[in-house]
Amino acid sequence: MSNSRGVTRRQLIVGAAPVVAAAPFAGLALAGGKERQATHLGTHAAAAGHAAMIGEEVPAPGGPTDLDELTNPPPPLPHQPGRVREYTLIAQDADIEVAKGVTFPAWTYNGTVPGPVVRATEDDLLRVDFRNGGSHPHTIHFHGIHAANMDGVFEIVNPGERFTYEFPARPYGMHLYHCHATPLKKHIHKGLYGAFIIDPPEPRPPAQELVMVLNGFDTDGDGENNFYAVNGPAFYYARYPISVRRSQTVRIYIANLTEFDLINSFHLHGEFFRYYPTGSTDHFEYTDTIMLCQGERGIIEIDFANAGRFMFHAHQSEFAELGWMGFFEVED
Ligand SMILES: [Cu+2]
Repeated sequence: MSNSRGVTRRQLIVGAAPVVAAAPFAGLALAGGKERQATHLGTHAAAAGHAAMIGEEVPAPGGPTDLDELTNPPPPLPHQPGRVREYTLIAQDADIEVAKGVTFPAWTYNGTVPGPVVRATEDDLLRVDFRNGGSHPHTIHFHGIHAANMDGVFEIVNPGERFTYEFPARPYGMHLYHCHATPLKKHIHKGLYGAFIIDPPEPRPPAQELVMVLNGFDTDGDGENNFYAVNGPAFYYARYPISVRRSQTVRIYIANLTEFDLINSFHLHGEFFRYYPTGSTDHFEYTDTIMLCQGERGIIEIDFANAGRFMFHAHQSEFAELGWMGFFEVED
């Protein structure tokens, strides 16, 4: 890679290695060129230290409630075949802050990356009014079972146009939606994706429910991610740990939408969990680490035996050091 294009991701990680929280500053400095990057890393590496991984010191963007809508899904509704569930998704270009001071020119559904959580119960009729308010042709491709003309592949929606997707929600499980316009790699990486939950006819047992969409951002345009995250901003749940209760099951609807990298993962400290791949059967694995390729998703159920602060992160250490890590605060 030439000097004119700045440092490679590899160099960035090597530079950030002594201090996890230095990574965002490395990203910040990319815009300013190689020399400034070295200055930033040196300064912050010396000043921050490992204590910077927790609390106010973490250089994550946003406030404590900014991700509430993406993290906490709407409640499930009882089984009622034929009920209509309506959503409006609007494609919009938007600059979003993916790490403290680092802006990414995203393509979004409704202004956020990931887009809003779409939820239905099996046998609901899902009706999604899609409007393209962006600068490029887009679609919505829903994973699941539906008619060919509802697949979001051939019915390209140009800027200023709209399209209504309508199909019965099935099968139950954790699914996803994303743009399927070409080049697909670009339309996904730019941020057009989200979680799509279909609840089973027999309700799942009560739990504290969370959504985690794993993603990444290439902020210097070299085809490699500079930041990794859950639901958008790097290091967010390190700065704002997720409060859960020891007495209640924690259920996480998780999907991997990371572009460029072949796999992503989720690892939990101090506890094991049940993992239901795709969430569409009763089959589960009991583990503390799962691996996900792009489009792979499932449901995690955790019963914490101990109170306290527990880390969760990608077990690609590199991803964790570039933003994909956080904490559960388990309270009695
Ligand atoms: Cu698109």
